[in-house]
Amino acid sequence: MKLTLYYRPGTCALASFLALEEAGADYDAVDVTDRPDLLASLNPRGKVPVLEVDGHTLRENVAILSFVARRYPAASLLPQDPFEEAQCLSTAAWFASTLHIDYRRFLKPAVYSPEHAARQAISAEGALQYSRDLDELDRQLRGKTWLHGEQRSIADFYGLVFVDWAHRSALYDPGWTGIGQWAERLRQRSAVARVLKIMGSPLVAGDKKC
Ligand SMILES: N[C@@H](CCC(=O)N[C@@H](CS)C(=O)NCC(=O)O)C(=O)O
Repeated sequence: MKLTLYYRPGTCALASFLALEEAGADYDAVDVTDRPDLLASLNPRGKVPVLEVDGHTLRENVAILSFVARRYPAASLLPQDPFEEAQCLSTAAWFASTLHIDYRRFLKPAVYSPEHAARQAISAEGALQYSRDLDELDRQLRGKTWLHGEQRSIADFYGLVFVDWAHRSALYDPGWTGIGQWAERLRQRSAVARVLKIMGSPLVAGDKKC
């Protein structure tokens, strides 16, 4: 099976990248930062990540993560128990539908309004909601090693995207000790460290990207 991940550093493609690397998959990774035509040919929405599977394209992190977990069962990227698995997918859906969108409102308010004053309000509200989202994530992580099940899962990889973005945009709260310890646990994993390096995501303050 030929797998190619198309990504841009600093983006939510980090989640899919981490899953492929942790799965031990044999894949190519292509940075499409300066290749908008290539990206447009793979995804008319112009968004990363895209996973090409034997010439067929798969879009959306939730789908890519689920595919990688099922394609590489030995890597145990989803909990075994069906209810825990559903909880894991529930968290992934929450990330895609809520955290990503709140951050987008914060970072790209122009998408939502042509009015300068309205944009400021949209951005401020996005930042507020994003902080609340991460408060919730922090509460979920307190006293736990991983988000779901006994091992790291696709939810943990996806969650790291939002911690990275919080660092990049100075929205990170050092009081999030649940998040801090969990992120450090992830960072200690060699596969995670490799991908964070390629993605330029040291999990410290830096350029805003989304
Ligand atoms: N729900 C999608 C979101 C994809 C997405 O918004 N990707 C961003 C990067 S984080 C992107 O490529 N944006 C390009 C743009 O909006 O121009 C997923 O999770 O795969």
